Amino acid sequence: MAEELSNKGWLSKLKEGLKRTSNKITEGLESILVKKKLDKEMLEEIEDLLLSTDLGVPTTKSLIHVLEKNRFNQEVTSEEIKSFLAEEIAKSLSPYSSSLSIDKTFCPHVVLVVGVNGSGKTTTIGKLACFWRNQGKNIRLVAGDTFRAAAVEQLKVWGDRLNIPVETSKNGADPAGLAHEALQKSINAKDDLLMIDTAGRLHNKEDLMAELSKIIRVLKKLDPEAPHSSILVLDATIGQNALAQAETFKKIAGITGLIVTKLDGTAKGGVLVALAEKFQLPIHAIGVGEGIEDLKPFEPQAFANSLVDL
Ligand SMILES: Nc1nc2c(ncn2[C@@H]2O[C@H](COP(=O)(O)OP(=O)(O)O)[C@@H](O)[C@H]2O)c(=O)[nH]1
Ligand SMILES: [Mg+2]
Repeated sequence: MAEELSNKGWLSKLKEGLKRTSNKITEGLESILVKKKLDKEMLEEIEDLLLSTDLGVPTTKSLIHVLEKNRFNQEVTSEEIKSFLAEEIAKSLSPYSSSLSIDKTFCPHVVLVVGVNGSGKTTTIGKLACFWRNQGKNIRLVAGDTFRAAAVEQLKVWGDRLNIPVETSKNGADPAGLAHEALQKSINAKDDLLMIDTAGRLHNKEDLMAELSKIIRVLKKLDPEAPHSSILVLDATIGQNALAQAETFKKIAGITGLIVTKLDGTAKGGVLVALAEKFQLPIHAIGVGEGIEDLKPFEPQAFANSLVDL
């Protein structure tokens, strides 16, 4: 999806989206680097600054360690520190850049989308559907968050806008039954892609776990390999809490990849780096706004540069 998701000006939009985090780093570094030679105190201040963007302890420690090894007692400018950080962060993220592509051997490729309420699942499904629709794919959506009428409506709006069928059921109906029916329809219609929206009531983990595993079980009755992708959508504004959510959903749904949203609304953009390193899962795309064009490819170097405003 990397090049395909790109659209004109996406780099500047990415930079703009990450402004809150990058401004924090820029302003922080400028105030730290008034003295020129990199000393212990400055290293500690840079460490605190990086932690405040939610890069997390392991990533921050290793960045500080490499910085100390290479530049200690040398004169440095904030631009040099930024280049150094961007380079190191891009290096550590490079294994996790992986576009989400539709596998033609599956008919349809089934994508289960999970995450807590409000993380951006439905919006992200709309954005992905738009993108693939423009590639000429036959898509079907499933409004699997059957308990929230507004959630069903929201998906229908996307479907109508994009002229894509949306499978729905009565309020409160069993989402697994709906998913099963939708997959059967999708197989019959020879769709390329079936995207299943789900509920994210994390306050009752047992119920959610039972619901998601039932959806997965009934899909497998029709296609033993389904779902072919299980994408966890995480809201970057919650910072380090995203790590705990990822841990929970990994257990519940066997996640195959991540999409991190709302990077435009937070100074905690570093959490993406912490997530990638901790879970070693591909990051398929990032959300930098509410609009349909605001799902961007995840490219480590571009991301790292934008994070430190280079
Ligand atoms: N700023 C911003 N808002 C987003 C992004 N992704 C989703 N949203 C907003 O977050 C809110 C919740 O999104 P929704 O898709 O309904 O979440 P869901 O409950 O997981 O399905 C909506 O108001 C979206 O417009 C993003 O990347 N940036
Ligand atoms: Mg939703």
